[in-house]
Amino acid sequence: MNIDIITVVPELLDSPFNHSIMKRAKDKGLLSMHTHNLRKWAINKHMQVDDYQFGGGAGMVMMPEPLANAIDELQKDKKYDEIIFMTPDGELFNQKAANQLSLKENILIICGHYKGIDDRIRQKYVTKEISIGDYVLSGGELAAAVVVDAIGRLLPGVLNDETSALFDSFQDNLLAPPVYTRPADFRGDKVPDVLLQGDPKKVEEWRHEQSIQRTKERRPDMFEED
Ligand code: 6GU
Repeated sequence: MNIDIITVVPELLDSPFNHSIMKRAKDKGLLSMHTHNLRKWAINKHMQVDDYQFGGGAGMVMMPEPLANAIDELQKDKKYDEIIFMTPDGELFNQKAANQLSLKENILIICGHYKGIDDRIRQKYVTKEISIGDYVLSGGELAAAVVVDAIGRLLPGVLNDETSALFDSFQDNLLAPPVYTRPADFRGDKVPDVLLQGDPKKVEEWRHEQSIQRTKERRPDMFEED
């Protein structure tokens, strides 16, 4: 899968993908990621990409021209399955959305800053608008990093047996069960017996019960979802 990201702060996206699982995905050639500095398509020598909003009001708006030129140029090389705009008024991101996006070949992500982007770009180019939660971030970059991480780890071959996504929280609409490692007795607190007895069927049953109990306690709303 290939992901292109348009941003005015490409530095914000350097670190998240150069470690751990995301780094492995890139090294294995399963995920390629390119950040594009929007200022490359700035309209003047002042590197301007934003302007005051018509009608007045605080906050700058990202101008349509640099964004359209950036998208047009990137589209010459690739046909994007989705052009995503990261925005707090987008559709709430969840595991189902991550699963769906992980099946795409080419994705373009636009990170907004300031008050957002000129609405004509949203109308003309954007195919999907994503929010990662009901709070406001100062830009779309960290949200984009969250989305790319959630997608990237689902790509076939990225995770091994040890890190398999099959048993993640949310993957079956349940939260994950508690986990334990050595020592079996930590300062008097003991690991549940069933995990030490070596009966895989019992372990599976116990984990499933724990998942249900946790979900009931912490996220009763998840039982009402599809
Ligand atoms: Cl995608 N962008 C911004 N700026 N804030 C957010 C968000 C996105 N999702 C939640 N808050």
